[in-house]
Amino acid sequence: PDLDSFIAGLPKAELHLHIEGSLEPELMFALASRNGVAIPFASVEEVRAAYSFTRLQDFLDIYYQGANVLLTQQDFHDLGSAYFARAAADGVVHAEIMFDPQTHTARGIPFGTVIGGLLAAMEEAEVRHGMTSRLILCFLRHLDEEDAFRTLADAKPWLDRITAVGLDSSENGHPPSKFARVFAEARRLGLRLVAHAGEEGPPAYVREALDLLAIDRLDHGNRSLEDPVLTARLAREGMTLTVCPLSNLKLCVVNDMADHPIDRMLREGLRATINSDDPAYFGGYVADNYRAAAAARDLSRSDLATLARNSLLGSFLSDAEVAAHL
Ligand code: ES4
Ligand code: ZN
Repeated sequence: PDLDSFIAGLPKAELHLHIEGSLEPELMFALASRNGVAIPFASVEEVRAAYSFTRLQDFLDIYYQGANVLLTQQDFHDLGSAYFARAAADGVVHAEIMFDPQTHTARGIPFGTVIGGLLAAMEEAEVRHGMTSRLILCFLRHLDEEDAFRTLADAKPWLDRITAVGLDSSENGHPPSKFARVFAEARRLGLRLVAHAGEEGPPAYVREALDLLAIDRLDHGNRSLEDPVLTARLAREGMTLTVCPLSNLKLCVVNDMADHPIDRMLREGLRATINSDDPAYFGGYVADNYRAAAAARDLSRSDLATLARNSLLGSFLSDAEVAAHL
């Protein structure tokens, strides 16, 4: 088959996807109109033109603004449905989706409205697309520890439907150590742990995520490569890295896709995976990310199969569930 069909045909898991980052401008306009929410854009084209970033914070400012159109359980359901349909077309058989409850509870949207809509979309995806999914509750690291603890308390009635907690938003100045106690409590509650680290932050933040948070999976992790000892440790420990090539390009984590370290990660023995992060903002879904990385770094079909296999191995599915996909 041609390369596009080969990529779409690889059974794969998506492990790094912010559901609020899958809000396409068309749906943003539809929800703004349905909910009577004003947005500072006149057209879909104007929205897309605003998606030009030089660093993580540029993106976050516009991403949190976009989320203001999400008000009702149906809105979160529609957001999830659109993502799952798009992911299914890319050969995603399992998705572990992150959501940012604090973005919504801070606007007075109840936690149950957010998670209720997402869970409805997840059940529907299993029926419509045969796709399984899990939820990762992310804490916004620019907010304080107390706010994170309050969010974990909000989640208590839903803990059996949440697989993991994560840590996202502005990395520099908000090291993993700030959330060591919240993560310890989440682990005590039986949740798995992931954290964004080494996207803009230094290798020391990756070490903190390992040593102080005891993460099960590392989101991004790019800057780990600056430290050979850390790189060797991640390889030795079989840590999964959820790498997001188009995100890295749009947020200037790499200056050119030709400089992307995805193949170097594989060569160093890291369990790297390819993911879309915030596909509506960064210009592509998961297959677009595989294609962009493959073209820029001349990845072989064997490399692409390894990346897809890594995504299933790095998922929070049981060994039996993973085996059924491989
Ligand atoms: C994010 Cl790319 C990225 N980094 C940190 N936090 C985020 N939230 C949504 N996308
Ligand atoms: Zn992310």
